[in-house]
Amino acid sequence: MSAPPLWRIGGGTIPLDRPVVFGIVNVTPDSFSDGGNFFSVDAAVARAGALVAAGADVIDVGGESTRPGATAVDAADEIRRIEPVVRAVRAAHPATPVSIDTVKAAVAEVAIAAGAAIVNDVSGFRLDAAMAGVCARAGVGVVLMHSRGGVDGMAAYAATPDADVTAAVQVELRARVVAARDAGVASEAIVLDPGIGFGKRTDASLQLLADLPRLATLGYPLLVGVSRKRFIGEITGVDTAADRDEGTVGAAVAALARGARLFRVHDVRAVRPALDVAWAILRRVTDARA
Ligand code: PMM
Repeated sequence: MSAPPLWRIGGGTIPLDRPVVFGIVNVTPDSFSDGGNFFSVDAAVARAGALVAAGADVIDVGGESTRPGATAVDAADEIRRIEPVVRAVRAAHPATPVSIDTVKAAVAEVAIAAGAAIVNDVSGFRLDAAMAGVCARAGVGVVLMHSRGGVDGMAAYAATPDADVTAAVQVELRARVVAARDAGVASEAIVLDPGIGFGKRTDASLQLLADLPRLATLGYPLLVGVSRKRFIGEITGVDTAADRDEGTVGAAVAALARGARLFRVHDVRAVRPALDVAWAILRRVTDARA
């Protein structure tokens, strides 16, 4: 089953005939990879501007860290962090869709009212029963990521899936799709994400990336979040997350070759041209086979 050529998001569509890059703007004091450097609204907007200039297709705004051991944020605090940022980024870059990275329906609702066109839920609608309905009613695009457990534990290895990690992720993502569809989310609005590093050790993350063609049989476009993740540090020996961008480029290009079409990254300036060049080659392979 081939992925649809267009992803339906709030107020429009995103063509998937080339790699789509989400630039990350974390507005958390404790995000593991950028140390919360972009916490103020002005700084977050400046960051978004740099990402757009570097070729980001979407700006992904997140107000709660999933770092192992991070303290959960209540909805009111998360809203205080993200609402002004979503609004300001929309105003500054009206042509660039904003995605809200949250597991909470109340946060998603406020972000959508502030202009977000995509909800990126790292729990795949598991953690808030109201989330699927909010997204269905608003007609936004949704990213359903695979994870197990709550926000404070999902990035820890305690939630490591079974021996055949891809089979487990496939079954569990299919269940998340059913939940979304049952709530009225359009199939054209759904993108799936294997949740690289979320309860998966290096071996499992690598296996999932190699197995993306198996996940593509679910029939939805695939997004990967490989940027600066721990498996890259383990392979390259780079301990500091912010120094893992070269390794990130390698992971993103390999994921593209295995069928990912959307990429959530910190360093758009490095990843965008790498994906574009790789895509110019890979699409010929596809065309030649067609
Ligand atoms: N990873 C993080 C946060 N949000 N969303 C999706 N869809 N996929 C991911 O892999 C993902 C995510 C954690 O990374 P960060 O703290 O560096 O943003």
